[in-house]
Amino acid sequence: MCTVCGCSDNTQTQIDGNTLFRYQAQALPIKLKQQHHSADHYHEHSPEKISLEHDLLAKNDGLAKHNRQNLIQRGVFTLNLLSSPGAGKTRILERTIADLGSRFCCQVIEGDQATEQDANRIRKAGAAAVQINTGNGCHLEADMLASAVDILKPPQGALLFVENVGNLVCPALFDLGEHRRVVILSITEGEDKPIKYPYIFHGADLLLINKMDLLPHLEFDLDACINYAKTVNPSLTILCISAQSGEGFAAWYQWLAAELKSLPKQ
Ligand SMILES: Nc1nc2c(ncn2[C@@H]2O[C@H](COP(=O)(O)OP(=O)(O)OP(=O)(O)O)[C@@H](O)[C@H]2O)c(=O)[nH]1
Ligand SMILES: [Zn+2]
Ligand SMILES: [Zn+2]
Repeated sequence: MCTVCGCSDNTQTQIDGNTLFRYQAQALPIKLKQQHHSADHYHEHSPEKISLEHDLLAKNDGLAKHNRQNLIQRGVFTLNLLSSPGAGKTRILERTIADLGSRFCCQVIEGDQATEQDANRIRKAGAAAVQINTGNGCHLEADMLASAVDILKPPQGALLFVENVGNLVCPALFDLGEHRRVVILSITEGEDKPIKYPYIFHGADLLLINKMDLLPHLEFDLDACINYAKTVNPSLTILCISAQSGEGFAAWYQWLAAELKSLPKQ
């Protein structure tokens, strides 16, 4: 996890090519008590390095809460898109912008370790985009979202999509202050991902199963995938789509419209 692998400690984050100066988490010593119970044996181990992880996540959660309120006040519906690399996040956004761009102001915050390629694809599709490069980091954090919103300045009524760094593990831990979480799983990844990486599916509002056009060519068990996803998150909404053919996109837009309507008004 991030605070162990060190990726949250990075000072390499760039936003539209400029270094982003970030808060530094302060490690507060918290004692972790590990109790060994047996008839003749009891002791505690302390302190442990879990302190930094706890502190970093708590700081992020505070900033995320602030982001969420700020975005509601501004009337900006914000969605966090999560998936493994290459599941089709940018392709889905390109098609969504092409279809919805005349009805909504769509804007995108792009997260990748390196390059501006995705932001350029989004701009070409017709929407404003800010690229965040996380360097050795493997996920976005709430302060990065706040900085990107300051640059984008989304207007009232905008749809703000955040494409997180491609990774099914760490992004699950970091609330950005989004209003809805969307996980994308492409059928080339295999049907077992929801039970192998349960946290990201557990925390999602919507699962988009993408690349359905490839189904005739793959041994992908769609029913098993849906069952696995429902096992880790019984309230998850699941839609099957193809960003290539457009299959299922009408249902995706209906879901977006319904969720937008259900947001608290400021
Ligand atoms: N056949 C097929 N290919 C797709 C579909 N969606 C995306 N792709 C292709 O999959 C590849 C990866 O798509 P991207 O949109 O770049 O994926 P991503 O999730 O944004 O990738 P990262 O930003 O690197 O994490 C591209 O070659 C897309 O054209 C789909 O529905 N069907
Ligand atoms: Zn990590
Ligand atoms: Zn992408």
